[in-house]
Amino acid sequence: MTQLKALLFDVDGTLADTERDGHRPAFNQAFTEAGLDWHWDETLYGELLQVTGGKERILFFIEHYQPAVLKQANLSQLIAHLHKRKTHFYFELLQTGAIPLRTGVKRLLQEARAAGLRLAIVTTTTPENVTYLLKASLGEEALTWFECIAAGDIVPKKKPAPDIYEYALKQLKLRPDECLAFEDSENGLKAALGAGIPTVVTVNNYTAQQNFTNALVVIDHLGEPDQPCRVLQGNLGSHTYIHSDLLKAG
Ligand code: XBP
Ligand code: MG
Repeated sequence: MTQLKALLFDVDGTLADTERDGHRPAFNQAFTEAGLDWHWDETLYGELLQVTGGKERILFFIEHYQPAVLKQANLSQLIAHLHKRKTHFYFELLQTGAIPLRTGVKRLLQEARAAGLRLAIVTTTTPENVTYLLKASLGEEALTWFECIAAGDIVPKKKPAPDIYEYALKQLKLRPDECLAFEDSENGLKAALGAGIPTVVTVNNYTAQQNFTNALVVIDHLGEPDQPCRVLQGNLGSHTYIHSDLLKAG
């Protein structure tokens, strides 16, 4: 049996529920500041989430809901500007402590470190967003816990393409079967599986109905000793939460 060596974490939706009350209002603040009457409500944002990456998501929105804007000569500058401001507003929001880590995340990260497992971040989100979230929720020191932070435009093709996971594997010098990925979405699962990495899925409100065929296990959250997780697909045996001994035992 291959020995587990590293845990690879997605960020948005996996480490924290950042989408509905984090990125979404930040996008809306950027639109308002720019004098645009665009507003992404919770339902529309759920639809837009099929596109990973904020800049790509704005373009998708324009194509489908504001096609006249496509004719603007400075379209890519407009998108880049809105995205930059959105990243700023997202940072402001994180500073307020409004977006906590999901159940079990902090504990599992600490256990994994104590158990000698290596850690990495594999996400489509902008690198600063990762830094902000880790600092705001775990303190500055947490940035050193992750050997590799693979994020944003570091690869041209975002999830569901496997490229960002393949990039992380290369950085870590590990084989896919020596790693375990944690994802919250179908796009994320496809990316991790596309790179050959077994994957645990922790769903959230936006992703609960998605297709998670071939995930190792699908649960509502990682759980805590006194807060069992609900198994939605697969089997945890007699275990009631995800802990490093369980992961190391395979
Ligand atoms: C996350 C995303 C990101 C965030 C915003 O996908 O799609 O786009 O919504 O981040 P995943 P940026 O969790 O699968 O990585 O605006 O910085 O791109
Ligand atoms: Mg995600």
